[in-house]
Amino acid sequence: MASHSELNSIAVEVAKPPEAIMQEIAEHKGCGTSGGSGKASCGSAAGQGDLSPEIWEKVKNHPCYSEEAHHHYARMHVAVAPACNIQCNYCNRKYDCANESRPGVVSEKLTPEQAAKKVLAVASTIPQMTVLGIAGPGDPLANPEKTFKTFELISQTAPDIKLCLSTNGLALPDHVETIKKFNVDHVTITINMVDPEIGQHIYPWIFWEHKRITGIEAARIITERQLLGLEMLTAAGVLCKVNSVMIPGVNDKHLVEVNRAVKSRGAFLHNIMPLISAPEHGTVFGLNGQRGPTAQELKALQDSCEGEMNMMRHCRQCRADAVGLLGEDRSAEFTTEKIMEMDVKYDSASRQAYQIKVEQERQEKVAAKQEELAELAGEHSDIKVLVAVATKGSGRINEHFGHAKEFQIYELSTAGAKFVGHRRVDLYCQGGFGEEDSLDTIIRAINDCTAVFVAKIGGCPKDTLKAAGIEPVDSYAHEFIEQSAIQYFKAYLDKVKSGEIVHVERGDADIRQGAFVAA
Ligand code: CLF
Ligand code: SF4
Repeated sequence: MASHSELNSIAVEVAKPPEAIMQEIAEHKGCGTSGGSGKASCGSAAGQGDLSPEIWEKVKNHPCYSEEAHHHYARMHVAVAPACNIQCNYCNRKYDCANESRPGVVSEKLTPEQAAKKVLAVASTIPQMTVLGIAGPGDPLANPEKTFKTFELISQTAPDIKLCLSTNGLALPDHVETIKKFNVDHVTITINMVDPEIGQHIYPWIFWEHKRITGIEAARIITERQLLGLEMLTAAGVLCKVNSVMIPGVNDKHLVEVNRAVKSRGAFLHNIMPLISAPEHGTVFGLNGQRGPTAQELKALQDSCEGEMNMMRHCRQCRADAVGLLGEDRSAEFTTEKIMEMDVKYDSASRQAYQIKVEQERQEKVAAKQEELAELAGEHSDIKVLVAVATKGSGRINEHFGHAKEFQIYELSTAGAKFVGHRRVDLYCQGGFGEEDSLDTIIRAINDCTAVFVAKIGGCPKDTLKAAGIEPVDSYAHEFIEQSAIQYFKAYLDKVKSGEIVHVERGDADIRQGAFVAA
């Protein structure tokens, strides 16, 4: 690793003294730790008053850096970076970059010019699209010309869009200046280990200084480059997120050490993601039977790191060409063929007007939650329950049970309602008919939940859910999620106290490898 004197000699335009930035980050109290208590949380419910104005400005409408923002704002990726400079055992080059995406081929690779046109088309159609990310399908910094050309074009034509980048970090130290030059304010580095002994089981080779390097030496170089890149970026005032893939038996226990290492170097947010591994992906891990973590294992690790720093729990492991809110995929609406036919008019004033309305609704939601939380003040109970929520965005319970492709999971306690993850499920409603097999898998996926909040639900699934001990709740249809959840929890506690119901600790959800991606 380069020494600090080498680091200091690298000419980086520093927006603020690094100590000031580190102090701001250190003062930020950790996401999700406070539930609805109104304290700071970025992966959870970041509040304007919790962060310095400079950091707030960067995260307030970034759906990955703020859990609260992800209900309201969308991101898009453009697949301009096909090549990669390393091999990860969880990646097959036919598939998206697992740093930022789930397996599945990108529909089409784009030139920077095509990408720029696509961004304008999406921005005109989806005014709440605020972030452009480049996340593959290879490594953006193994394709620097295409990556930075794309950023240059976007910053000229749509300067209100935030620029974001995800990298394996090998080439990162060479590009920090350029990242600053193009005002890329958010960078994600995938760091799976800080110990080359462990790294050799994740990275079979890297391509470095015109040579292929294997084994422990490859792992040593990549960890040094990743940590150096992280230090340089934070010193330059770029907000950094670290992604780590949790691989049971390989790096799961070690990720606590990774968490400490990246926190001490100024990372703003840590996103521990489950390994996605199945033989059909053709990856080394998929073929050798390496399993991914269960939802419970993932949550336990995230919980154990939470005291250390902000943890992201709402990642959807997006494709490298994803478009839309996290959890929805609108990429099929924006194929190159369709974009070429579109009459694109980029109107930043109407985008801004739309986003002002989004902000108003968001503030209403925060106020409603605070009001509800006040009702919980003075309650003392160790009871915690999970609830599953069907939503299609805006922080409201606005999805029918049968149309839900995922359920958001909230943990309710006297501290409030805390987002702890999501569960992907098969659609129950298949062309007007309820699919019984899907219902079974949905119930298994949310079996640790006491209730499921939906906008609407039919009689048949309602009865089956009740029989499984999960209460279907449609009385909060179209209301704000957190406000409703806190209200529900208060009523639940009252019923327990009065003896009307007995609180039962629910068992684990049956999240089987490959069936559901994240907790
Ligand atoms: Fe894309 Fe990544 Fe930027 Fe977000 S995704 S480059 S930081 S704009 Fe977000 Fe997707 Fe998770 Fe990535 S949910 S995979 S964390
Ligand atoms: Fe695949 Fe991304 Fe790893 Fe490269 S860095 S091997 S594209 S997962």
